[in-house]
Amino acid sequence: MEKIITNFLQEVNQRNTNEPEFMQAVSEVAQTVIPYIVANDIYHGKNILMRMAEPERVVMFRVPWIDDSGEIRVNRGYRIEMNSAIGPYKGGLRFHESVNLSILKFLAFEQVFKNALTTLPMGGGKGGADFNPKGKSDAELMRFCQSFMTELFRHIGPNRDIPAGDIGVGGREIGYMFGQYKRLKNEFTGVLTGKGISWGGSLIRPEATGYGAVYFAQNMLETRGASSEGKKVVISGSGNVAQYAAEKAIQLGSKVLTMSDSSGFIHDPDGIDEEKLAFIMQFKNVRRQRIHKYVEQYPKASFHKGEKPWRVSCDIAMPCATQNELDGVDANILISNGCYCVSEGANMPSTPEAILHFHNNNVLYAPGKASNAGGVAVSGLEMAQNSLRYSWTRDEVDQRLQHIMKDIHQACASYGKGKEGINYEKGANIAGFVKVADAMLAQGVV
Ligand code: NDP
Ligand code: 2IT
Repeated sequence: MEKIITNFLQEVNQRNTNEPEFMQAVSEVAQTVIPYIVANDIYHGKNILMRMAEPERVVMFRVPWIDDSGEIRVNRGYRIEMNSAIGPYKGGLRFHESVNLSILKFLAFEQVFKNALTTLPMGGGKGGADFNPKGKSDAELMRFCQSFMTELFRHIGPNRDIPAGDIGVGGREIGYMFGQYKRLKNEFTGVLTGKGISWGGSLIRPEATGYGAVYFAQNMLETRGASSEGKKVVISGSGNVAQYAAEKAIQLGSKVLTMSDSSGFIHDPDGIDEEKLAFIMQFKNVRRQRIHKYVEQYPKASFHKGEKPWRVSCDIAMPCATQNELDGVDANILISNGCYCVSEGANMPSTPEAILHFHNNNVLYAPGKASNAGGVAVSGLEMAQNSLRYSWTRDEVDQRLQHIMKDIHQACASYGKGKEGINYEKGANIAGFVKVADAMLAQGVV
């Protein structure tokens, strides 16, 4: 078995040199899916996983724009259209200086499995630009978004490819891009998700990823007869996903101890309550300030410059910032301090070493493609509402989200159950694979 997996990964690597994040994501899937393929005749001789590791299409383009001092700047834009076997390409756009082909291909690959898990008909894609939104004026951001969409618009559409937000892309950026798409196409369509409520957005979409990750943790805890009530939660990040993970955790009676950004983390031993979270949301989302602002208002809390929050003792860890933010050393510290549940809000935040430690120590570990799927799931519900020309209430969308997270948990359990409990990583990979692979096989050599 090891040899089959190694040969497969070598071949993928030859075609994708210098793409470490993409190789990491493919390798993680291959370890669990290749044994499943070997055990199931219908997938033999079809080269199916190799086809899934090859994007259907990659678009790369120039994004020229003018900054406030009149200087002409240029960035690189991307859209990876990974797989459309079960629906149109769907996935977020990331604006961050680190963006490159490897990162977007890993995200697009993960998205294919995640979207399949949501139970909704969505293929997988991802895009973005190596643009750093920090410190840019509102006018600069608008000009950048307009220029980005001036090329992207010809590759997307409500039945073709429907982008959304990710790191550095929230409601404001979606608005500027939607406005530009509409001008170029002269069409009001549901081509993007994460839209404002008055122009086609869905209630609960901003909350969905964070809420979903907490619902998933709840489902995992239930398998051990536990609940979220009274649990200590350590969260990284302080963006969209982290904020709403904190909100739902607080609502369910957990004690949220930390939040972070790329400059460090804050630790509030009394817990971040609703009022404190409202303060965070105000200074992060409206004033666009950094997380250390928190300790000016709440001096009992501490700010730890340049550090990650994983050494704070907790029951539940929720990495909600970025890829590879939690390594093997961090995992060992978490475990030795009593952490027994990890629900990933970010995509691929745990390194392979960290995941190994979680498995070896019987930690309830959910990979992002399962636990953070609530965001894209509610994007799917936004698309459904756009098609119906109708909108559901907050409660209706939240109920559907809770059902979907339960269904994903169930799918992971049915493919990942073993003697030592549920291996959510294996379950998520195989459940996602089966849905997409079966559709591809039915459609011929695609
Ligand atoms: P935001 O841009 O709203 O927030 C990102 C947060 O992560 C910020 O606090 C940011 O800090 C921190 N961060 C980003 N890069 C790094 C880094 N290299 N090192 C340390 N901290 C970092 O993004 P989201 O909350 O939307 O996304 C967070 C994660 O969740 C990503 O992995 C994303 O792919 C994933 N995700 C998002 C979904 C969504 O619907 N938005 C859905 C599913 C997954 P700083 O401001 O200092 O950069
Ligand atoms: O990683 C993700 O699932 C997202 N950034 C959300 C994608 C979407 O289309 O809502």
